[in-house]
Amino acid sequence: MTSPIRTERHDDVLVIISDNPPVNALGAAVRQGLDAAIRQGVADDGVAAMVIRCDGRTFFAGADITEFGKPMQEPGLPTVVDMIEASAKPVVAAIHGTALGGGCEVALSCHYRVAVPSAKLGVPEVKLGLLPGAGGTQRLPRVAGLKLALEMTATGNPISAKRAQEAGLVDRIVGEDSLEADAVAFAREIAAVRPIPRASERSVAADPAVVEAFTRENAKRFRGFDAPAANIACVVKATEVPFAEGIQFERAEFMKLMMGNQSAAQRHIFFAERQAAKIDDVPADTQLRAIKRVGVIGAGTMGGGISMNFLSAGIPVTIVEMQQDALDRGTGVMRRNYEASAAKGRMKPEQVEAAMGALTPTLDLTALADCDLVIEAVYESMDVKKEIFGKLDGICKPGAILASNTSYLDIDEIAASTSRPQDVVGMHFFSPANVMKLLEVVRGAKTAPDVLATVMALAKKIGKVAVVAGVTYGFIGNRMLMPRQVEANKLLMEGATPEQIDRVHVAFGMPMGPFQMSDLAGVDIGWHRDPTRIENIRDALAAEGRWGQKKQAGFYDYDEKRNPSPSARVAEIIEDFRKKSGSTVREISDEEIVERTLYTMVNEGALILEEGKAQRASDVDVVWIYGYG
Ligand code: T1G
Repeated sequence: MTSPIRTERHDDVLVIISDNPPVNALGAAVRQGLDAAIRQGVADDGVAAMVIRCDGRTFFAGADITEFGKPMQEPGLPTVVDMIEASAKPVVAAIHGTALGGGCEVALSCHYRVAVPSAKLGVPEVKLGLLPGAGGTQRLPRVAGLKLALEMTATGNPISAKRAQEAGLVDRIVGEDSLEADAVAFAREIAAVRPIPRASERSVAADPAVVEAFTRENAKRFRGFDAPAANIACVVKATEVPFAEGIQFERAEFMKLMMGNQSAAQRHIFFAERQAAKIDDVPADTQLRAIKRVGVIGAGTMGGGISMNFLSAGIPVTIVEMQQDALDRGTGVMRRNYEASAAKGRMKPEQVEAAMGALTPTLDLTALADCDLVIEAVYESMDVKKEIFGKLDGICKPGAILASNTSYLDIDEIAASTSRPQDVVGMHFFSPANVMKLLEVVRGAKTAPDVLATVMALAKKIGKVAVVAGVTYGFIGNRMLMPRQVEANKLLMEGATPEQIDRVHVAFGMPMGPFQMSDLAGVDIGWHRDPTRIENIRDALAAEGRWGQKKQAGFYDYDEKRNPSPSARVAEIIEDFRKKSGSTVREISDEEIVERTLYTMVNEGALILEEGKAQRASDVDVVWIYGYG
């Protein structure tokens, strides 16, 4: 097998090139090739300096994650990066795309780094439950400083080439289209400069105040994860001990994480998320329909949030409401959301205007005639949806995709209200739709393959993680929530409290428990709205106006900052129901709560898989990570 690494002489500069699609992962063949090429350059008297670059879309994007858990083939990446750094001739990293993880560590072991303006550098290992295990935690603080090294390693977020240059991580920004030529010229400039700069020979001062502030600011975000703290500990070690000792510490911490179940789970999700994008019986090269304009029906919380996803991706939206005041309220909320993002520096004011400028509000359903995709996001009533789809059938152009944002209802029944069931699909966004990453794409019996493929590709374009679901009440996520809610309500009757059940869920790793979730979403969601009809605890709360956070009272009482506290009134209501039903109240263990609620969800997930309503088990995991945190 030919090596993915080749070399080219540019007079006295040796260019070492990796061609290992799709992302130049640093697999064994690449490491072996790099090792041989550097030795070749060092041994060749005609070579004064070397450049390392990559073909394809990106500089090395990290170690080859598919190799993890298998016997490692020599040379390991730590050996390769140390050999690059020890080279007696200067080595320049020529960066484009995303130099991530081991890729960033290769760049750090080079003596100089040049990058095109669009390049990004990062060490996202923490997102895989790991840490940079090839010297990154020791070299990065020495080159870029303590604070930036803490941020990059513990959050895993990449930085731009410009920011990297400002921090000293990149020496020069070169031409977007002349990376190799500029890198060779740069190599020639520094070929004779001595001493050759080596990160491991630099030092970085300790600063406990910076570390303490960073740790405190991110405590909530890192809750439950081992890797962030390990990354911080390694970076701090770089300020306390010599490089070689720091490397030993990094190696030990890396192995602990690698052998742990958190990293195994996070690596599983990395691949599961990418697998979810594949539809087993639809060819990957299926011709997609062009989506140039999107129509959204309904300007409520969901319709507005859904519209923002497309506007933010530069896709114009026509949004339809029945009443002018509802339309104005909806577009007003969208503008305020954008302006809040701009206020936090997440987008520029001109981007706000561009997004809102691409929005066409209207009361006229026929304005959707030229839309390539129409998403209905109105009241969760089958009759209302069937009426709307019947109208859309007469308004929309042939080939337009007609989607419903329904959370539960039967897409086949909705499709049957049109003459084009092959163009009908479900697009179930999660609230808030402009924030939550999960999109359940519901495949009807007659949904055309190219409609599915188009919607899956569009999901990626608007930054969503899409999972295909079959037609079943509640699809994947919400269907698994229903039996959990039944058991949670039974547990209340048998002696558990809302706060105990929620606490057990949070301890398990959920961001919140079933009753906190109910208060957030609204206790009145799905309520029959008849305050005289009180058949269960939820009815009793709703009848008293305890509709959740939005009313400062639900299963919990809330102060003006929405901080929850157990409610004596709710305890009374629960007590009343226990007495009326004659249930015997008993002490209920946390373990019983886990078994009866969380294991119930696992069972429902297995049924969904068995019925073919999810393509694969990992898709169910993706739903729970991206839909419910
Ligand atoms: N190893 C193996 N395969 C990888 C890979 C990797 N590092 N990164 C991506 N792929 C595959 C991916 O599965 C998909 O495969 C295809 O490439 C395209 O990816 C020692 C230990 C680079 C930003 O965490 O963030 O270095 O589905 O769909 O959206 O310290 O991939 O086509 O068959 O994501 O354009 C650290 C992970 C590793 C970076 C491109 N590096 N990758 O995004 O394409 S650990 C990472 C990404 C490490 C060292 C430590 C993204 C991307 P398929 P994609 P994309």
